[in-house]
Amino acid sequence: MERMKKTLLLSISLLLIGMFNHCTQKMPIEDQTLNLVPLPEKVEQYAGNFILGPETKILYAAGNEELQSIALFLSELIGPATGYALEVSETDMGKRSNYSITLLLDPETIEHDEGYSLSVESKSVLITGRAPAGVFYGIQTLRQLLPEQVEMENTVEGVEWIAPCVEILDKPRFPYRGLHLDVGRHFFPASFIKRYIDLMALHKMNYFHWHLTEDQGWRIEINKYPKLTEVGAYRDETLVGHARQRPQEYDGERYGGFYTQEEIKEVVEYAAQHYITVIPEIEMPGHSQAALAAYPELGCTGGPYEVATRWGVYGEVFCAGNEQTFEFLENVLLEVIELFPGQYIHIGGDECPKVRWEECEKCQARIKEEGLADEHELQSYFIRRIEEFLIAHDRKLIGWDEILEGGLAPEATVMSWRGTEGGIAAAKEHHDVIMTPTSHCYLDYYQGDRETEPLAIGGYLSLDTVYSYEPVPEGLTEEEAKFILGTQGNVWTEYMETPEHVEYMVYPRACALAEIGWTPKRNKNFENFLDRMEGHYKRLQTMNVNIRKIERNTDLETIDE
Ligand code: TNX
Repeated sequence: MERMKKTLLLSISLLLIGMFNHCTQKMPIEDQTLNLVPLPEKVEQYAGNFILGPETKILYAAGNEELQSIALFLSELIGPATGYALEVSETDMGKRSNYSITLLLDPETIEHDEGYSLSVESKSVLITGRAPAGVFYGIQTLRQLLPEQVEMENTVEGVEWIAPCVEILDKPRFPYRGLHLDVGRHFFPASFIKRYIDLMALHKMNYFHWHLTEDQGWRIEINKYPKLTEVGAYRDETLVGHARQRPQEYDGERYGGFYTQEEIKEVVEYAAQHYITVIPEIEMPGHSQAALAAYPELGCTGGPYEVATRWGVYGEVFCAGNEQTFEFLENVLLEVIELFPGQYIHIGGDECPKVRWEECEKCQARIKEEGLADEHELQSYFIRRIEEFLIAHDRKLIGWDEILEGGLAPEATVMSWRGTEGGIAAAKEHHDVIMTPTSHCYLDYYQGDRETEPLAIGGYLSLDTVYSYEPVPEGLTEEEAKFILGTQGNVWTEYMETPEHVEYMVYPRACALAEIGWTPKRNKNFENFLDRMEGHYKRLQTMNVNIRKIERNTDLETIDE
């Protein structure tokens, strides 16, 4: 009897849903026209559309300020192009209502912290997350369902603002979905960094790795050491053409710039509003010549040093035998920790030539005192000491895979760039790993024929090669594979002078990386990705992104460096 009652109730509800919801007819896959990037875990499209109009309301669960901010984000996103000032208000109904986009939290139905469900019916839209981050991602998906003109900065007439009826259930494959930017070789203003963040958010990426110090420029204001930016942020001139070209030519023009602490705070806050954590990188012991130009007493020879003017690896590095070096770096890190609330601090650690250390009395004395075997162990000592400091301040250290040499610092996270071996070794030692191998993640490499592409560092990394990347390497046990947190695209800017050129190198390849980080492995399909990219390409163009054209057949031979 009880059972019959239940079945009857169910049938009645289904009938009612059918009467009021016009989105019941599932569309066959081949008729689906969604251009979602990254592809969600589960998508079902139905016949029919939701029409967004000036009377549409954005409702959010009463009392939840974070959802309120997300609702305002949506209203501001839609505002300029549609000309609508959508009303944003609270709802305590805990369910969807007609002519509204409702944002709710429900930890019962959504299991993943960044997961969400998005239900578009003809009269209403409902986005549910376990936490606000998921709701934010649901909004990015909804945005991609709307016509690409919604991205216009000015009001567009004659567009029907419709979103197709869908039921989407989604969550990311990896917790770390990163994009990096080197602002040392070339400097990009804070306004561009915000745009970089906007585009990351559109692709559901969640970590921005800000490479702030280099041989060629120190870019972050540090109050205790003003010369870092007075001296270290400017170089006398810059190499013209490729570093391998002979004879070398220089432009003779002073070049530089830096971010004030106020600008940094603004960027960090802006990123947080987009559910993106900023990871600052302060390079040590190598790639530090700009810092040494400002404070020469921190180098083994005492200088003088100049802010570097050409690309490559420099032999002048922080002296590891001098206590002043550690005092300096700890003071710098204290200000960095204040500015960046995220748990990670990246300390570089890559490409540190040991020639100076081999000849330096202080470094040799340190090796003896500490009972170290050689200069590699001295580098390991350096990183461990910095890690202890960071841990004492409740932060986690990330370093490039060279930090494995001479022994890993106890809790370090490794960014594997020189292939995957470093990542595999670290995961086997139960250290967290972020995969960024040059073979698949270096967005500074050529993406087409060198004859027609703008000058780049070298290498060749086509869109399909990026797309083919599988971040979990073979040979790890299931337990070890859990230490692979995700992947990241690296954008080294030796040969990128302008924001437009950065965008050209990053898009569309970052779209492929975003999908690797987000979409379940079983759903990945390059042809299908290219189909979706056709519509997505138009969206990025509408946003004035200087996206490189997409080629269906990239059958260039791999050109090795
Ligand atoms: C290696 S990746 C570097 C960078 C260069 C890049 C060029 C890494 C940790 N170090 O300093 O800019 O190659 O592709």
